[in-house]
Amino acid sequence: MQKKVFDGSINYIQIMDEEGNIDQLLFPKNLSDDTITEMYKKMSLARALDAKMLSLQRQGRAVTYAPLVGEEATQIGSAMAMRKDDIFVPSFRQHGVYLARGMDPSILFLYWRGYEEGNAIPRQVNGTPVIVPVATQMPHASGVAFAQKYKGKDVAVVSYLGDGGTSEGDFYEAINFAGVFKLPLISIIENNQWAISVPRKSQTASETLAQKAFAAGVNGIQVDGNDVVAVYKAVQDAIAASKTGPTVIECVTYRMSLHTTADDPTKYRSDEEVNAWKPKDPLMRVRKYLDKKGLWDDKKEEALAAEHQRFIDNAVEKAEAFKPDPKTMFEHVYSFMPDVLKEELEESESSNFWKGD
Ligand SMILES: Cc1ncc(C[n+]2csc(CCOP(=O)(O)OP(=O)(O)O)c2C)c(N)n1
Ligand SMILES: [Mg+2]
Repeated sequence: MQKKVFDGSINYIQIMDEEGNIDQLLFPKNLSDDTITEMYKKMSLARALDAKMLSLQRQGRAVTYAPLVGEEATQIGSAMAMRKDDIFVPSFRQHGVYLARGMDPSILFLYWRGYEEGNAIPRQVNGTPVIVPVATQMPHASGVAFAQKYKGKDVAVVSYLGDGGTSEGDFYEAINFAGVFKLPLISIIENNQWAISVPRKSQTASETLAQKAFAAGVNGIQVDGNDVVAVYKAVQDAIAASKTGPTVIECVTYRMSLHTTADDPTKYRSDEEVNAWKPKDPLMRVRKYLDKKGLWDDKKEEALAAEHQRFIDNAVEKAEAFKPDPKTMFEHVYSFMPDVLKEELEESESSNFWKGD
């Protein structure tokens, strides 16, 4: 006897194409042109902030930085789909999510300047700090989702990881746990095609990353991650379904720039590949859409760029005026300070460590 015991397939959605045309059937009914204009402004702010951060690092005014350029639609579309009380759990490239959730960018600057205070995310932003160890945020996200369910709250947890992160055990453990307990966990795979220098095809033989959800009994969908409307819809649908269980959303996008400022992608990928992604730019298509509707023009674009410039310059000024307290590096590692850290702190205070000796 032989019978099929599992059958699964993954849907891919795109709603706004590269020319700014809309698929009316899939277009979310509650999405207004005002909100699309807002998405455009936020994506544009994320891009401007990204360029500033990179330039500060190159001038020695930041320690390191992981650029987001190219991935704005995935970050802004998902952040704008969240409800006020939903909680996000990012990895290390989601500066656009923090921004869209209203975080003061000077906190982001502090983080990338190496200060602990950059890890203090304001309560109302409802997000966790930057997490660098790949995919370790996922079991935390699953735990946060468990807590929401346990407390009987209607709160979804939106977590982010890279394509590379989906090969880590932490990812499977997190979605397995979420599947068993039907947790309100949404895992956004920001598939930017590269894990530093390792291309997507060398990371896994899985045809899609979304299908990895199936093994955990979790729903999976793949979306055009450069289409802010498709990302918005997929996340909104997943939030609506989060009361009954988790969803994995693979956002297909592209890392247009460096992995981090310690990386040189010209050593391992071709200009042809990068150029082929340029027409798929996430901002350009929204600009085309707004232009066609008479909702945007060059004058508005100029005014927006000037507004962003002022906003970002203020944040940089604030971050650079910040006087850090070096002791904070000891204070927030554990909920209580173990003896070994106490000794190091005492030693650093009794020596002239802080004075640069
Ligand atoms: C557990 C762990 N292993 C290795 C690293 C080094 N590392 C930092 S980012 C990265 C690649 C991550 O790729 P991906 O998950 O696709 O995210 P992306 O950087 O593309 O946003 C690696 C290997 C790390 N930070 N943590
Ligand atoms: Mg990646």
